[in-house]
Amino acid sequence: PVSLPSGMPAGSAVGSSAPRRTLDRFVTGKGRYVADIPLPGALTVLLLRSTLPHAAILSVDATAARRVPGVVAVLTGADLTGVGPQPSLWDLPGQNYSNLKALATDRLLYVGHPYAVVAARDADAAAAAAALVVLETDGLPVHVTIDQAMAPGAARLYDHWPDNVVGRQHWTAGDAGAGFAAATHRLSGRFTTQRVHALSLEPRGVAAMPDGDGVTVWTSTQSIHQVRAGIAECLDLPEHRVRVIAPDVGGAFGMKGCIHGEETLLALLALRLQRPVRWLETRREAFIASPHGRDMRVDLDVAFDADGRFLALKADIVLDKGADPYATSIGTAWVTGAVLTGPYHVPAVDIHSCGVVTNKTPTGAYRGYGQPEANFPLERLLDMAARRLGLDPAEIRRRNMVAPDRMPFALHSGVLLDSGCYAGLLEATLERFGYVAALERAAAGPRPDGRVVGIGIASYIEMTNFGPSPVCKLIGVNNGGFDTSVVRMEPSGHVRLLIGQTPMGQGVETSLAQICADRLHLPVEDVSVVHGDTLSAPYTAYASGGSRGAGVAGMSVRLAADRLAERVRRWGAHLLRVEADRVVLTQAGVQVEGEPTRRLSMAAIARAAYYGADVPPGLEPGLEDRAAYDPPALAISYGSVAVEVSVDPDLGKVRVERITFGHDCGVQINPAIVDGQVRGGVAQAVGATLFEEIRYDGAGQPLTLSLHDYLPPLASDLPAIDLLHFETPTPFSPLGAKGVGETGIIAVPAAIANAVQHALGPRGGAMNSLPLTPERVLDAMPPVDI
Ligand code: MCN
Ligand code: SMO
Repeated sequence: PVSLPSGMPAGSAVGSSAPRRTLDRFVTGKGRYVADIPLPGALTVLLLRSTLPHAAILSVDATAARRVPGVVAVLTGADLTGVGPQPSLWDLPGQNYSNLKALATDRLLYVGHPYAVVAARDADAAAAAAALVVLETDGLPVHVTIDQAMAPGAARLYDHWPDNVVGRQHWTAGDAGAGFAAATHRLSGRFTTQRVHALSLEPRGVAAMPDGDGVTVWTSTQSIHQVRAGIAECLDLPEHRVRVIAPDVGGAFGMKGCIHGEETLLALLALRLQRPVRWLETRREAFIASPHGRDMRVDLDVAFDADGRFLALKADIVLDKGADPYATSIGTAWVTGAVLTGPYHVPAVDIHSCGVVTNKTPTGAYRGYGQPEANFPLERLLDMAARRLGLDPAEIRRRNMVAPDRMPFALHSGVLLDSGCYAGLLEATLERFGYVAALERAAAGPRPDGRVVGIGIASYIEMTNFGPSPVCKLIGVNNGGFDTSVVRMEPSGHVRLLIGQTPMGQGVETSLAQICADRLHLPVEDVSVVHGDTLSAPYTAYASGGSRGAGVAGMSVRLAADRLAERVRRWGAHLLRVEADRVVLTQAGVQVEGEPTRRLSMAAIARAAYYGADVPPGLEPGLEDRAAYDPPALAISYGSVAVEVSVDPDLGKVRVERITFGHDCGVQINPAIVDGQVRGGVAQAVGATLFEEIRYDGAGQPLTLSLHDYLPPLASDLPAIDLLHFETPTPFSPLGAKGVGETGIIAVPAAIANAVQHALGPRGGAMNSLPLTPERVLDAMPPVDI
């Protein structure tokens, strides 16, 4: 089942593990983040955030605060007249908008909701002023849970909405009613994936400086163009007067994918005060101020025939959106519903998705974007079904997987399964894991140390190469799905590749340089990559996100480089005085085909192209090309995971002993980066399966405000991860690359939960809520027979 890309010259950069360009700088502490931008005289900005989960603002009095020495400005919601609401990226039919501005004006909707901002000479003055801002409020009913918010007659968070529902989506396919009527087996369950925090090493941060008649903003973002468009819209400025720069970004994971209120506020302050300003989110602040991830509940109801084949599936998906639909609306719940059937053929579905507002920090994009939330319920339910039917968990999956000869295979949502060998990779993963022997060992009972062993598997699909503008429309995203790149060969023969993508740690600049170098027959060192500044970066309608850097931006790089290669060839032919079709690019130069001695280096051609007087007919001086690429379809990566866990029966503590991870992301541009992406994703997934959870008390107060309460995985919590790669190119692009940025995080929670369930045995309570904390596991332990 492994098909290798064709037409790739030996020794090419694509497919080789070129060293990550940023690695040296990052690991030696030489990264340059928003905090490091030299801005002499920059004012320190501090946001005042609500400590109440829901209250009407009666007044905000900043008179005393403004008099504190060193304080330059204190703005409250009332000072934002003329400033527009924060824009929404998602725009589904019938959705409700909060129209919230960057500061609260009439209501505080969650603990963390900003209602005033101080700009001062230093942090002490800012803190002194913050303490003197007087806020008068009147408490309002608090909804902590989606059930409270959805209860009939529940108080509304927004007076202009009919209820607390952000928006809905409904899909049907086939005849679900008939499927259930014909079912031999019917299983159902309620599954929840908890609220998590992206926990980027670098929290968010924004700096801004007046710049002529406009403003320059430095921000830790995945999406410089989106941020620029958003600031321009909110401040009613023409876009060209706003410049947005992403310096090094210390992790983003979706959380930095959309515009945030602080970006608008800092631009506003710089313009109003005509002074540079800087806000750096503290770690504590990040836990309430930066959008959380996940927080989804899925009620699943599935009909199987006597052989364990799917007949129909019904689902009711509810996303806890927190207090503000903000940029992403019900996007994650949309994706959960759109890919809920995973790699399987389900003939009939009836799926409802919705998002509900509660008085908590908004939820938004987090690596996986609705896909772990979809995978967990289905893969847990498949294990339950396997047990009911007396089938091996691998067998029930095998029977239902979409076969390669049925692809491209359209899901109920219109998403196309493009290519791959789902069952073949499952088999290969199990083989590598030693599945049969592992099951036998587990069946032999607890280990000598008393720990109980369990084996679990899960399979997944990953929606990647986000784009096709029609899919963006379908899914409710306003923007197109294309990406643009510019390739410029300089007079020295060195290439500067300008990309619209914003690297955030995933190494996309390295892989894109590899693609560019190959098309121009250059060593990869001869390509420098320019990114992260709206002044120079080509426009990308969307962003870095949706695992599209390799597949979508990569194709725009390839197309632009091909155009430049043709230009270089024609220049070379002219200078060599031969017909253009006799000249080929090779080894950092051009030569007459079959005559290696008649050649010119890139440098010689480039010098002539920029400085020479002898311009070939039909060409113009200089060597530069651009290309935009809008993919014809999504690309679906996929894979299977097998894990072995052991459970301490006294403490309920789960240890993941080992993981075998088989995946297919099509043609790998840079195998070492792909490896790192999968491993990093797995690490995050282990955290979100066993430890991590943003919690609130019954009154709506957050309980997780530091790394004492919020537990990311430590290196010692992670097992050896054995990776297995298939390479099935997507048929929808000549590059053949599918995305891998979110691969690692999708199926690991279900695989671990299945393994823990296996360890606890049929009498154990259901492992259907994440995370699998010791408390949950102990509660689920089978009763002790005395
Ligand atoms: N790659 C490759 N060959 C492929 C696919 C990918 O060599 N067939 C490489 C790419 O060139 C890139 C990396 O693997 O260097 C991920 O590529 P891709 O899957 O295209 O994803 P993006 O570049 O669009 O990155 C975004 C993705 C997302 S959506 C999140 S969320 C996420 C992730 O990447 N956030 C990350 N990985 C992250 N990794 C780090 N370190 N930090 C984040 O914030
Ligand atoms: S959550 Mo990733 O930025 O699509």
